Amino acid sequence: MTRVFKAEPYDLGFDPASTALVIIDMQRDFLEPGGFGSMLGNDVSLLRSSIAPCKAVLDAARKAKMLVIHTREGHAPDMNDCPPSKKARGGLKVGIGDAGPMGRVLIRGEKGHDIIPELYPAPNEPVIDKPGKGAFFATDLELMLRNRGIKTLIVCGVTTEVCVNTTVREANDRGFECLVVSDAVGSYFPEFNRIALEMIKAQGGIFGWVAPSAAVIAAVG
Ligand code: C5J
Repeated sequence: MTRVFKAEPYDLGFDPASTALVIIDMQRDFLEPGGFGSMLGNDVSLLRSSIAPCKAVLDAARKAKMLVIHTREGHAPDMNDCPPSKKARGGLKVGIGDAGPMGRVLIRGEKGHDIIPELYPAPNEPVIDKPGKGAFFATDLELMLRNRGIKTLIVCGVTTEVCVNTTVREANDRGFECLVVSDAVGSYFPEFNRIALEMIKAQGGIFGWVAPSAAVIAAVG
């Protein structure tokens, strides 16, 4: 059954059976004080406006029985999957792997690495642990999507210009059609948020489509 997202730069047809919601890195480490985002010197409160729209889209996707996938950026406790260049970047006093107020920063199994309670995955929803910014790099995401016949991705999460944009570009190159939910993504830099969304839909949707959560929920309904 084909439905339509009212989106920019033009409407996008989709079939709920071949569409997945991908929620990028809604982790304490990015959204709560004391995590990786804070350690980088950011005001993490700027990301919180994305939570309610993201939850509304998540509820709609669950109701429509669509595939929902969550991602988490982070590293194994032995940090074998963390490039030394990533660990060194920024010269942080407390950086990746170091002890912080929410446990070791950006390390799997630590409190800060987990997804915020508001958007916690249901037991049947896959969680992709990724060592990089893009969700396709060094993960099973592509295999998982292809095995389920997924063609269209609804993308929410943080941050718009880093992990959301990187993932959308990776997905686009692999032939997936991505719709980014404009109010369900967030950045520590409002200007980057705006421009990152512009970049996705520019040039006839060079990386994908953009629509607000209300339009996405109305179409998924
Ligand atoms: C960052 C992310 N910003 N999830 N990660 O380092 O966007």
